[in-house]
Amino acid sequence: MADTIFALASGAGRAGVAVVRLSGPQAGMALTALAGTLPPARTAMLRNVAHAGAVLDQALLLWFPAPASFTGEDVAELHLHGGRAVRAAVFDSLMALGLRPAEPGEFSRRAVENGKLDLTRAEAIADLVDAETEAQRRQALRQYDGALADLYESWRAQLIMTLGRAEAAIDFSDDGVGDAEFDASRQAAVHLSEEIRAHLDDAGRGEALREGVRLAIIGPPNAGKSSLLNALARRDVAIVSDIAGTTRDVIEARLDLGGVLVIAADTAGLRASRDAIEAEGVRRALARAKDAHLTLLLLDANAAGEAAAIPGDLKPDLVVWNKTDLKAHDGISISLKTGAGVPAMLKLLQQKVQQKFAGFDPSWAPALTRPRHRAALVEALAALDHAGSAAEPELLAEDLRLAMRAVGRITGRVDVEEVLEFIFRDFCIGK
Ligand SMILES: Nc1nc2c(ncn2[C@@H]2O[C@H](COP(=O)(O)OP(=O)(O)OP(=O)(O)O)[C@@H](O)[C@H]2O)c(=O)[nH]1
Ligand SMILES: [Mg+2]
Repeated sequence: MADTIFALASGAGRAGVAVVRLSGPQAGMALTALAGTLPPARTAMLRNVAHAGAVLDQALLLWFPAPASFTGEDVAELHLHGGRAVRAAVFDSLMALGLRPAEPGEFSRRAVENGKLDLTRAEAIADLVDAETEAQRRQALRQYDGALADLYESWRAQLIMTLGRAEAAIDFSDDGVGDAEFDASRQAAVHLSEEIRAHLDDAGRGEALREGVRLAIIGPPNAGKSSLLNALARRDVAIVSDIAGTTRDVIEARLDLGGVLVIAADTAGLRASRDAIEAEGVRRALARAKDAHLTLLLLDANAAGEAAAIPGDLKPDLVVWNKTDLKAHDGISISLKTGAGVPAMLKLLQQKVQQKFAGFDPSWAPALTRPRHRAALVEALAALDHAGSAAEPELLAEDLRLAMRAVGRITGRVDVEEVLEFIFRDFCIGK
């Protein structure tokens, strides 16, 4: 890792300021070459940036000597004027000085490798950058603050202690002390497995908040499903027509519902069709409903008989009657034509989303946010369940080691190289 990298840390395109970050052993040399001098550590300094006799820009410079920097290496920042030509000229100079452009996520990766960040915090940086809604931002910030790292590290610490007791049981297997330690460590394994199970059994709350709550809009043809999606998205996403069977593909729109990212899907109207394309649309609609966190069944108040044709195993979270401008109906009733009842329905939908997914209450336990964490915890749980009924202290110790390894992988305490590639390939450049 002896090479020095650079990247644009701010957004691409024209802007007031562009931040270029350098990291590695040559960062100080490069900054001195461009600006004539190194600023005092962590103090901003205004300087001309020049290379090969030409002034490129006037910039604010920052210098973070190792190890007190984001990556743990020597880091420099140039706050340039955010124009394309300025950036291009500075990038060319940096390459001429022997630095190379960073790979996606390479700064965070170096921070992890130098012990500046654990993996859950590095993932939280990516989530913060990608956060579109308030709930995503809060959850990511909480994770960046170490809420998940603390939880998983505390489990690992408990496992280490329990393993210690299991090993004592092996050492003192000939007397009563051994039996007592064996029982105690088995009990501790059962206790911890209960805690992990409760954490896993959260209906995917944290993952749904991070990736978006999936809402499926289903119903008979012509009920107004596409009209509803357009009303939710406040733009013309889906084709609306009075021809039954207009929508065939699943059409998605991303919405911010009370601070939660919701991915709403409009689907083909449910009916038995001889048209092969429409039948495929219906199959996709049903699959989407099954895969959704929430389903909204939209029915036409003016054709109430159609409700009977909806498959009975579809258990909608919300049943909404549309076209009540034509005919009134009991229950949640709206008219997408006049807009009547739509705000109240939206409020109900928002409440449903909040109830199920929005972990806004800071006293709540932090929620699992990624399938990667889930997979590791499922593995740890299997080992602990096995440990709870171990017949020999040696077998118990082996299960505890497996569980420790699985939990340690989440924060990057073990097998870090194995997971680095996988995690950082989704990062954008400059992080
Ligand atoms: N009168 C009245 N017409 C409506 C209302 N909402 C939608 N429509 C009309 O009903 C027709 C069907 O609307 P769509 O939104 O295309 O219905 P859909 O459920 O997506 O239909 P498919 O894609 O065919 O399954 C269109 O002509 C809409 O303008 C409403 O509240 N009142
Ligand atoms: Mg439609």
